[in-house]
Amino acid sequence: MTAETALRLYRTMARIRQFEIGASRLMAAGKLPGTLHVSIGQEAVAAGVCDVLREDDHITTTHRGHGHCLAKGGEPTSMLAELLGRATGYCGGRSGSMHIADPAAGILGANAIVGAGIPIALGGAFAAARKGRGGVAVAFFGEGAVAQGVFHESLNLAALWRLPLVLVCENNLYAELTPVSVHLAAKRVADHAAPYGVPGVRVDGNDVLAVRSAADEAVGRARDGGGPTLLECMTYRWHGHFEGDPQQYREDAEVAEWKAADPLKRLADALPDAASDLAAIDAEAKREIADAVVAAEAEPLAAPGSVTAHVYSAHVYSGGAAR
Ligand SMILES: Cc1ncc(C[n+]2csc(CCOP(=O)(O)OP(=O)(O)O)c2C)c(N)n1
Ligand SMILES: [Mg+2]
Repeated sequence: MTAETALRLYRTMARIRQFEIGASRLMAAGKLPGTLHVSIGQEAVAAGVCDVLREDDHITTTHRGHGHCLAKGGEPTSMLAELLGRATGYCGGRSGSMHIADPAAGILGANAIVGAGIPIALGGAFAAARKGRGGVAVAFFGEGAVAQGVFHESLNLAALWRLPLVLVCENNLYAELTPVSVHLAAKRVADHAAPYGVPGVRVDGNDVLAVRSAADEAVGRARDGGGPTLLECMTYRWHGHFEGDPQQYREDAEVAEWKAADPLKRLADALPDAASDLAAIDAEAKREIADAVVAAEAEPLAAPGSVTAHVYSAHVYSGGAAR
C-alpha cells in the first residue's frame, strides 16, 4: 500500500463524510423533500471497493448509496441538486436520493427496493463478460437484502455462468429497525457463498485497507474469468435508518462503541506521519461540499409542468381511455 493510495482512500472517505453531513443538515433545515438515508460510519466500504474499480466497471447501490456513487465518480453538485429537487439533478429533480444514476460513471443506479440492484449488477456482469474487455460489476446491498430470493437467484446465475460480479454486503447489523439476529438464519452472510461454489469473505468493513485488499482480490478474480465473490463487510451506521429516526431499537453504548471505530480515524491512526496531509484533505472536502451545496441550492427547481415527462405508461395508453 503506497502513501498515495492511503491518502486517496482517506480523501474518498472524507468527501463522503462531508457530503452526508451536508445532506443531513439540509434535511434538518427542512430543505430536502422525501426521505434521506445516510451512511456516515460506513465510508470505508464504498472507498475500499471503488478504489479498485475501473471507470468502465459498473455498480448498483441502495437507498443508502451516496457513498458508493461518490466513490465511483458521481458528481456532488448534481447529486445534491437531485436531493434538493432541482431540474439539473441527476434525475431532473424527480427522484431524490434513492435513484441516483450516472451511466457515464458506471453507476447503474441506486434503488429504493431492497435487493433490486443485485440483478441489475448481474446484467452488468453478463454484458461485461460478453464484451470480453475484463469489465466487472459490483452490487452493493445491505444484509437486509440477503433473505430476498433475488439475492440467491443472482448468486446462482453468476456462479453458474462464472460472471464477473462482486456482491458486496454492507452488514450494518440492522435492517430498518430490525437486528440481523432476528431476520437472518445464517450467522454470517459470507457463508451463503459456499453452496454456490463461490468464495465468501467477511472483512472488517471499518478498515478501509482490509476492504480494499479483499475487494482487490475479488475484482481481480472476476476480471480474470474466475467468477463471482461474496464480500461481507461488517460496519455500522451512526445515524438512524432515516434522518429523524428516533432509534428506540438500539442502545447509545452500542452506537458509541462503533463511533470509536470510525473508519477515517482508524486510517488516520495508521498514518501517524500524515497528520498535516489529512487535515488538508479534510479541509478541502469540507470546502468542496460546502461549495456544492451553495451551487445546488442556486439551481432551478424541477418545473411542475414537466411532471408527465419520462412517464412511460402515459404513452402506452395514450390512444385509449385513461384507466
Ligand atoms: C422489497 C422491499 N421490502 C421492504 C422495503 C422497506 N425497507 C426499506 S430499507 C429496508 C431495510 C434495509 O436494510 P438493509 O438491506 O440492511 O440496508 P441498510 O438500511 O441497513 O443499509 C426495508 C425493509 C423495501 N424498500 N423494499
Ligand atoms: Mg443493514
